Formats: sequence, C-alpha cells, structure tokens
Amino acid sequence: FGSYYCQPGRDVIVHLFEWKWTDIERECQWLADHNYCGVQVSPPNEHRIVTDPPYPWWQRYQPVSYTMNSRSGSETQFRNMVTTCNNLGVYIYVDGVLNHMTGGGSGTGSDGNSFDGDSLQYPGVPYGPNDFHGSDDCSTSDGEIHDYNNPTEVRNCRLSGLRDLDGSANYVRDVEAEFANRLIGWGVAGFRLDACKHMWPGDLEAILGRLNQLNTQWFPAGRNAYIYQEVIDLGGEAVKATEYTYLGRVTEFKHGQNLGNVVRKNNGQRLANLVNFGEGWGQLSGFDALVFIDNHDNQRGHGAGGFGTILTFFEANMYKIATAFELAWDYGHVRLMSSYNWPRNIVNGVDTNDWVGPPTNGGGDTKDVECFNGEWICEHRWREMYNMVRFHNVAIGNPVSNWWDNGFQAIAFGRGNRGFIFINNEDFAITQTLQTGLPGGEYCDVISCDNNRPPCGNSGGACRATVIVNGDGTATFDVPNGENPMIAIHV
Ligand code: ARE
Ligand code: CA
Repeated sequence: FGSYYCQPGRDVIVHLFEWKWTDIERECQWLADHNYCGVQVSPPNEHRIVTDPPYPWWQRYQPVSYTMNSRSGSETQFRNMVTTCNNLGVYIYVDGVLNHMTGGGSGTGSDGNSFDGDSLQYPGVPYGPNDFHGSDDCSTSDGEIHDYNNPTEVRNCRLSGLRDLDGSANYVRDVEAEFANRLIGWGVAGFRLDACKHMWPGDLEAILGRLNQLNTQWFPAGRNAYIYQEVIDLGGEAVKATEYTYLGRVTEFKHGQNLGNVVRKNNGQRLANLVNFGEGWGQLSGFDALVFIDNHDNQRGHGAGGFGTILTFFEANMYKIATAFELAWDYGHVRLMSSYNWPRNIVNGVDTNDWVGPPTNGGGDTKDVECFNGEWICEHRWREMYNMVRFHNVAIGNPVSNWWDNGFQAIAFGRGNRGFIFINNEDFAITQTLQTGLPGGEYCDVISCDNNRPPCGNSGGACRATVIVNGDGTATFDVPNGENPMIAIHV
C-alpha cells in the first residue's frame, strides 16, 4: 500500500486543511495546471460538534459515525469533488480516523446522529460498549495513555480521552473497511491514517486486507489504495515507525524537525551538513517516508510540535528555504501544507489559540476559500512553492549530483542534467562559479521568476536572475542573502 499513483510528471500532494469540498473541487483545475498529484482532505465523516471552545479544527478528529455530512460539506459535494478532481488527474487522499470515536460526553454529530461517549453508544454506526477497549485490555487506572514506553498501553488505552475502538474485533474491522471501500468506490485514491501508533499493526493489516482496489474508471486495474500512516517517531519510545512500514508509508516527523533545526541554524547546525540528508540522518528509507516541513498539528504545537524547531508560514522566508530544499532533494514522498491563518499567541511555549478553526461566516460555517485575503494562506499557491514543485517533477528519476558547499550555510546541487539549485543561508551575498550538469543555454531563476524560459516572466519586478549555463555546464551564480536567498534553474 506504499506506492502511489500520479499522472505522469506529477508527484507532490497538498493538504488543503479544513477546506470545503466545493472549494477543493474548484481548486483542482489550478492544481492540475500546476502539476500537483493530489490533495489530502480533512476527515469527511460525521464528527462531533464542539462548542467549548467554539468549533475547533480538532472536532473533526472525534468521529460520531461514518456517514458523510461534515463541516467540509455533504456526501453529494464530496462525490462531486472526487469526480471533478479525478477527471483532471488530481487525486483525493482521505484522512481516516479509525483508532477511536469521540471523547466523553454526549450530543449530536454533524450528520444528526446522537452519540454518548460515556456509555460508548454510537447508534449511527452502530457501535456499542463491546466494540471498544475496556479495562481487560488497558490497565491504567483512568483508562488513559500515560506511558509511551508501554506498547500495550499506547494501543489499548485512550489517547486524550478518545474512546478507543477494539481493532481486533471482526465487526470493527468490517465496519471500517466498509467505510473505506465506500470512498474507494467513489474514486478516492488512498488514505492518511490517523493515530496509527495507537493501533496494532496486525489490526491495521486486517483492515487493509479487506480493501478493494481503486476504481478502474480512473485508475489502472489492480492498483491498491495508497496508505500513509501517522506514526510520530522521534526516537525514545516503545513504538517504532518501522513496525508499520510493511503496510504502507509512514509520516517521517524527523524530516521537518531536522530541516527546521538546520534552516534556523539551531545548535550550530549548517546547511553543509545536509550532504547526506535522509537515511544518513537516521530517517526512514525514503521509499517508506511521507515527508513535510510542518503539518496541521505541529504548526500549532500539537503532536510533536516545537515552536523553536518546526517552520511554518509564520516564518515565511525560512519556510520557503526548507521547502525548496525538500522539493529539490531526492527523498520521500512530499506533502505540502496549505493553512488558514489564526491569531497565534505563544505563552510559555503553548499557543493559547491552538484550537481556532477555519475562517467562519459565524459559528461552525466555514467561509469560502479566497487565497491571500489574510485568512487563507494557500502556501501551495506561493510562486516559490509551485515553481519548486515543477522543479521536483522535472527532476524525478535523477539522483542528486554536483554537490557543492562552502562548509557553512551555502550549498548547491543538481539533479543530473535536469535542474540545479543554490541556497545561501549566510548573512552575505555569494558569487560562485559551479558545474551544474545542465545543457548550455539561458535559464530563468524559478524562485523569483514566473516561468523557466527566457524572457523570464517578471512577476511585478521580482524576477532577478537569468542564469547563463556555458557549453561545458558551468555557470556563475550571484546569490543574494536575506529574502529568498536561492536560485533554482531547470530544463
Ligand atoms: C481534543 C482536546 C483534548 C480532549 C480530547 C477529547 O484537545 O483536550 O481530551 O479532544 O475530548 C486532535 C487534537 C487533539 C484533540 C483531538 C480530538 O490534536 O487536541 O483532542 O484532535 O478532537 C499523539 C498521537 C498522534 C496525534 C497527536 C495529537 O500519537 O497520533 O497526539 N495526532 C493525530 C492527529 C491530531 C488528532 C489526533 C491524532 C486524534 O494528527 O490532529 O488530535 O484523532 C509525543 C508522542 C506522540 C504524541 C505527542 C502529543 O510526541 O510521541 O505520539 O502524539 O507526544 O501527545
Ligand atoms: Ca487504540
């Protein structure tokens, strides 16, 4: 389940966090035009509606049933989105929450089904007390996970109070697989599976073993759904990411943590150290890794956050440097984050507004997306991002070549005869002649210019470099420091 299907020359997926289905359906044309492979969407099934705090983003991670009315829209809207996007060759990856249902308390979910987390009743499924882990399975006095060094506790006790499903039960496996197969039947291409650390690999295997192959209206016959599992493994715990790689890919949280530390120059880190980045840094095999600079949790201090480490749109310049490296380098399957804005307010290492949901028309009613209006950030539409997605696509299949560094914060490398990037994270400009490996000719810097073919589009005067590659592959780079201190060229 670790191999994914993209249109030729596409590879990167983007998480359109908390977008409505109608907005994603509209965005797929732009994503197709800019060569994105697909979209990760927020959990589409019925969820709890939380009013205290008011309508937080995390209410989506408290399932009430597997019917399809959510804050992002209705079943019809979801299916229309999948059809439209698939017809454009942009594929949909669903965030699947299979470990648990809601926390304690009772109420009515986003599709009108009642639930009672205290008596473990979810009639919209239906699930009852026998479908959950109980005191036979979990031995902590309050039923909560406390000790991440005890693998049984991590799998059988509750993650922050969330009612923990018994994945060993055939009924639970059947219900969850039926849900996934319904989505696959509509044309969904795969799943980000939430909280897999808290599920036994064998239980996941049993669910995945029940999955249908992808819909042949859009995918070649015999293709499995693409599975990437959320397991936070920064080392030092009982549960390891490698326990899950036989099933599919795993989120590699060390990747964003490492690149955040390097670009911030934390603890004397240098860009030059990236020469063996990836497996050489103790990360998973690139073929097992789903990688990202930040995700919806750690950009706000949840799940393996760290405000002095993880880079986000709030630090746009460093974020672009880290993302450009990630997209130019040859490691893992890259997922970009596309965020909404919120009034981040860090007090003693905690964001007091970490719960704030997407832009709203009032209450739980999400606003239509309008990129760059100060509410929707749309990182995937930043020129530096989508032009580096193109670089990434052009370079597929070509290993890193012609590495150069100055021993400190300046590096450059190519990807065979396809592309070359120079990153200058020093406090001074650099002029340097290097072998690029590229065919001779005139190239545009895609970091600052709209396109890669002279005359370079000048995006309101931002376009600053035409690079001449000589017949022998050498070129002289004049790389500024400060804002966007990079030059990237590709065929
Ligand atoms: C909310 C409230 C809680 C309340 C609960 C139940 O915030 O106070 O007790 O509801 O009423 C998200 C939010 C949670 C939210 C939850 C449900 O982040 O705050 O709880 O939705 O609404 C661990 C897991 C990892 C998980 C992170 C957050 O291992 O799987 O915690 N990440 C996924 C999603 C989250 C989501 C959930 C799981 C739950 O990406 O968005 O939670 O569906 C170390 C460990 C990690 C651990 C981390 C944090 O780094 O190595 O394994 O991550 O600490 O504890
Ligand atoms: Ca569990």
